[in-house]
Amino acid sequence: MHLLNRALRPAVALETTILVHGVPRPDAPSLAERLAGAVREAGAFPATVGVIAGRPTVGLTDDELRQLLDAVHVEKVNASNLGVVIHRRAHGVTTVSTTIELAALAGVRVMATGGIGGVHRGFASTLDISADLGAIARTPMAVVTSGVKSLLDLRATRELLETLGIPVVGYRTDSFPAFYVRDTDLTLDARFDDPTDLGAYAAAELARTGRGIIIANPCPAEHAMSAEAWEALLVLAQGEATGVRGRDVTPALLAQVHRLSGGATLRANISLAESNAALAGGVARAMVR
Ligand code: PSU
Ligand code: MN
Repeated sequence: MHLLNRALRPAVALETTILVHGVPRPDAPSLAERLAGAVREAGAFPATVGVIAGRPTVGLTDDELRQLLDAVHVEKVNASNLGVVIHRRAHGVTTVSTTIELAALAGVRVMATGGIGGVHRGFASTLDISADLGAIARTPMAVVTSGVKSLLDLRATRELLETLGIPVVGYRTDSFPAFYVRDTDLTLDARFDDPTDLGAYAAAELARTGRGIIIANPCPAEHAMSAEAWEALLVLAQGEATGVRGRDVTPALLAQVHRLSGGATLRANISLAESNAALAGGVARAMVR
């Protein structure tokens, strides 16, 4: 495995699924640059994760990242199909689950995403629950996220996080956010207002348990949506994305939402992901202190 030799320096892992399956193709290169730039500005090193011709890589070069962004089709890789992609020497873009598995091996302790996966609506019949949750429960990584994607069953997701023993702490918020929606009636285990204090807690908790934690950072206010506006949009999006299953559900719904909102949700998604990358950089710096 090709690893980033920066274990003792503050590093932030970044995923590649958000780039290839989360935003329209023309927006991917600039999003990649904005996320890496936000981490650097916060004084940490961005380590973008992906699989290049079967080689899991933590800290993609610009050229390697371009190969993934330019490829006609790149497999979305979660904990269950990573080994197959390695075996077949294929390219793969990593979700939160595989980004943290690989980055943890390289000694990275913080990752930033937009919104982690969770329990899908209708889970009682589909059992569609993101591999992200199990991965966070078994991987020592502080995952900075704007809560969970509001496509999901938020209440069930929050309960499952509790069941899995994953601490959910908020940064300058009192409730567990829902991606484009800043405030919900879902609770947190704690609120932190100071990144240094948050970093000290995160470092101690990862060392104590060997498992992951979630740091919830709400969508920047200027791009946030009301819960009502979001629900209306989601109903329309679900009507357009019927018959989609498994790994394709999240990308298909995001694409419809971005289209139906005239790009408003895409701008929100980019803004919240950038804000999470910046916070993750600050937390990573505090964790090495
Ligand atoms: N955050 C975003 N957009 C995304 C994702 C996160 O703003 O596309 C990706 C992450 O890679 C996450 C995945 O792990 O969505 C969840 O997919 P699923 O529901 O299939 O587990
Ligand atoms: Mn799924």
